[in-house]
Amino acid sequence: SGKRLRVLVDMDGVIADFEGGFLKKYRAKYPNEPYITLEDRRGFWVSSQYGNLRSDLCEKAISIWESKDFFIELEPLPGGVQAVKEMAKMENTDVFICTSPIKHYIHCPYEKYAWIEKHLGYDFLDKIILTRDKTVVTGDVLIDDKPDILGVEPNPSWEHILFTACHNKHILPSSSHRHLLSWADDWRGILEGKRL
Ligand code: UMP
Repeated sequence: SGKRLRVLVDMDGVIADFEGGFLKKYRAKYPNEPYITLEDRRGFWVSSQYGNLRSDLCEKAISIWESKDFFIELEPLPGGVQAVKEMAKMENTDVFICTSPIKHYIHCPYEKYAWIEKHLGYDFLDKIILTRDKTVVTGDVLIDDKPDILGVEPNPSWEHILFTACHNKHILPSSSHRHLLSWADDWRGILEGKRL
């Protein structure tokens, strides 16, 4: 019932476990270096927090996600793949995966396509939007764990629903965003509300 809905779903930190994958591979590659537990993560940029810990750790962190097989080997986050599949089967609902690739482009864009095919299926390859500027993409909702989504469009068409992640969990529910605490939270209710 209601109007047709376009839902944009972010990948890293929403359906793919970027933070968990990062920490596991960082600790394996740099077993003698300090690290930040997921409990202690603050701020979207992993590289900034590692750089603040010790300046050389910024580039060590970056080396992890610039490596071959980093993005394809990310584990799905609990309930994310199921929720996206379910959402895509709902009437009057168009779902797109909207994700920003890193600029070290040799592995990441390819592996993001491969991850989507592996976990969501071949037909979902039609639903991928790779962009470094999500403000120019139109939609009714954008489910994303990044608190500040900025770009050239000052008034994006979507409502940003902040998906809870280790780095943003201290941000209190505020007037600037509605939140989705996890895929067990009421995403269906948010979509139905947008249809009215
Ligand atoms: N990323 C960085 N540096 C960081 C953390 C993440 O470059 O410190 C990358 C990983 C993802 C992208 O490719 O940024 C985030 O994309 P979105 O989740 O905003 O789509």
